[in-house]
Amino acid sequence: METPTPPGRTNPDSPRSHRDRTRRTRRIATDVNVTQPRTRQAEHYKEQSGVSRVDRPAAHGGATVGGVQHGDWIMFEPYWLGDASAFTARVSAGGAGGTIELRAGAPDGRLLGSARVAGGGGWDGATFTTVTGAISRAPARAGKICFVFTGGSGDLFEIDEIAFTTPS
Ligand SMILES: [Ca+2]
Repeated sequence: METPTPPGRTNPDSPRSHRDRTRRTRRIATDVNVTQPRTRQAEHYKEQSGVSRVDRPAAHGGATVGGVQHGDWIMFEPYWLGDASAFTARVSAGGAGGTIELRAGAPDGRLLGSARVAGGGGWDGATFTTVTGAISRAPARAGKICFVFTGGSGDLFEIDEIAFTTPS
């Protein structure tokens, strides 16, 4: 024999509470379902400006992002930085060197961190080093992230791979 819900008490199966539960579940699932390896090949960008893919047998994935000059950039999307505290870039610094800036949303978006690349390594295509930049003020939501390259004149460096440091 069924017991009717007493007046004044909230029925957990009412349409309203069901809808709230559904909305909450969907929002959490959206964040979790963003697929993003912690390590990313630089040449697997979604969009770019000014750079080119360079075949390098010694590079991870067999290629780098080269032809990098001041103001060039690569973009990845979607990307959720979450609790990442730093990024690292595997670079070949045969040129002038410069800086890798991580920016949110657009090439001129909010600066989240930067890493300095020393120059003068020689363009042998086989010598790589890793540079690190701390991340702060990362966006709470997934979106575009851009790596913007700055420096002097001429080719600056090549980028092989990018990775993010997270606590977990
Ligand atoms: Ca690579």
